Amino acid sequence: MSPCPRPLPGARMIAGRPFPFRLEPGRAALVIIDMQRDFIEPGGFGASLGNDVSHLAAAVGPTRALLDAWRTRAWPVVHTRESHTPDLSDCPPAKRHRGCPKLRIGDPGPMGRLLVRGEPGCEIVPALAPQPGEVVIDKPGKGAFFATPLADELKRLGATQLVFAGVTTEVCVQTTMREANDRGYDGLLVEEATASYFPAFKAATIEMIVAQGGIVGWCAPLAAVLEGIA
Ligand code: TIU
Repeated sequence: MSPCPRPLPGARMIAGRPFPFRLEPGRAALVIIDMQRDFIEPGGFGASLGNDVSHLAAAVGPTRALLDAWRTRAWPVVHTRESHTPDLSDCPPAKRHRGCPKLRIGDPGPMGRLLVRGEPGCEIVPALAPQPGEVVIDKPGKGAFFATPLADELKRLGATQLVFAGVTTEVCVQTTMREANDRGYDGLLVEEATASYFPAFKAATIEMIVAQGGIVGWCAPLAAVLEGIA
């Protein structure tokens, strides 16, 4: 029986679940989901929903390690921001009025209007700030393919594999990974580089991704990714 996955000249094998991930240098974009102050810092959108935002800080350092590794190799990097236009015309009322938050999307908070483009809270945290040449996708939904040019940008970059980091694991990260899976991308989630307000949901998401022979994709620890590409 042939090994699974088959070796490919030049590819880097990453020890992941449910199988080794065969990373093709230059074709694997690092996709960092929504590492914004609005989710990670007190006083933002995440906190307005009643969440303990301290759970997310742990993902910043590991995501920075991935970002450094990708930048060193000049491999493609994509950052996303969950965000809305100032007139909120791209924010469905169903999203804005869901639940009983302390503040709603567009309301003024300590970091400016929640989830509104151009406001301080909407920006990516300084440690992960995009550099010139990196793609930044503003997305009105949880998934990064919905109502955005992400697919066109990935085509332009020649990316057929996506390595995921970001927050939150079971909301925007998982939604985007599932969207990517249906569009034919191989997706790998880096475990320490993602976080949830609910640690149990993060753990469950990882299991959902790798179950059934990788029904959504692959997961791997940061060390396995860094070793595999070294
Ligand atoms: N609430 C929550 O867990 N997440 C979001 O609203 N957006 C993202 O996951 N980025």
